[in-house]
Amino acid sequence: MNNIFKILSVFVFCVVMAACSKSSSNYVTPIRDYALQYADDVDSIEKYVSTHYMTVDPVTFDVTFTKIGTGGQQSIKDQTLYPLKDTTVVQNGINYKFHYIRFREGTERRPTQVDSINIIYKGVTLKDHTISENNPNEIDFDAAPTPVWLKLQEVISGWAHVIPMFKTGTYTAGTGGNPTTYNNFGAGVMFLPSALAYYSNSTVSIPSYSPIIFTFKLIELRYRDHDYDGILSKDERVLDPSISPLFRWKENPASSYHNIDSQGVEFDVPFMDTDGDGVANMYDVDDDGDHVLTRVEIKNPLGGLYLYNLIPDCSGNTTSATRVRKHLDSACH
Ligand SMILES: [Ca+2]
Ligand SMILES: [Ca+2]
Ligand SMILES: [Ca+2]
Repeated sequence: MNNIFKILSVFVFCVVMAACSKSSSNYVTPIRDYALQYADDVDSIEKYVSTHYMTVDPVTFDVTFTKIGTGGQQSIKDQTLYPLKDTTVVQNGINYKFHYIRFREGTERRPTQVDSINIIYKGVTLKDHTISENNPNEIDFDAAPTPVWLKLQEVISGWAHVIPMFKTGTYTAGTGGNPTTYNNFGAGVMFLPSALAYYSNSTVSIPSYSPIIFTFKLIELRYRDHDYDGILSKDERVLDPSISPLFRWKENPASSYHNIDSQGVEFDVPFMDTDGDGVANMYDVDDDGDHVLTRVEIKNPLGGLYLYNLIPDCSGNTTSATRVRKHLDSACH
């Protein structure tokens, strides 16, 4: 089991224990104020990126972080080869602005926040130590030196926000005992405030309220279909599915999805709930509420289901960009 899941399990356990202890007289330490902790985390991260430099392998994008000594190295913040970028996550009523770096965007497909990813990563705490991504024996608190599959809805919120700004790459399966080679993958670094990571939870190697760094390489993805209706969730989330692969989003239960474009600019996209029953299309097996399952409505008479881009409207049109696909038209099935 990956550490990232272990930590999630510990978190669930802690939540259960916290809930139990409410009925007893046990004292539960209140969690810290989010705004105050965010200010502390920003200070810690700014100090780190000003007092450390990084070396990046131009082919593998393996990263090494080292404290600046007498060598006159340029800090992570001052170097210009891979500039620090900023993005913002709205969470706990706070605009969490934080740094990330894009070594390479990647060339193939972009995940959304609800998809599965195959990823190489290394987690780094803000200690004054040298840590290299290309040394699998050197683990700070968590690492996957070979690709692992994770669901973006099940990992820390910072990942779900940053990873969709990258694309997957290409790979060649090794033959004759040679390892698989990976090329063109998206590669980068994220510098996360603790609220976008593990916040008040702690493990042996991560104290509570730790801002952390992840380096990563996005190898492959699987688009998910949460309601098994034959339409990928990425095509069921927003009103204009043609734009959805370009944007990442965060579910806001109040009314809409928060989206942030590739430049880090935030905007709202209306919740796509065609029949208005409070269940978003990506979780609703009958999107238009006509009591005929979506999966039945998108059956292709020639066999199987229509691909999303080929689902016709009521009149059989499959080409109009503004057509209402038949599974979203309650007068048609
Ligand atoms: Ca679906
Ligand atoms: Ca619905
Ligand atoms: Ca239906």
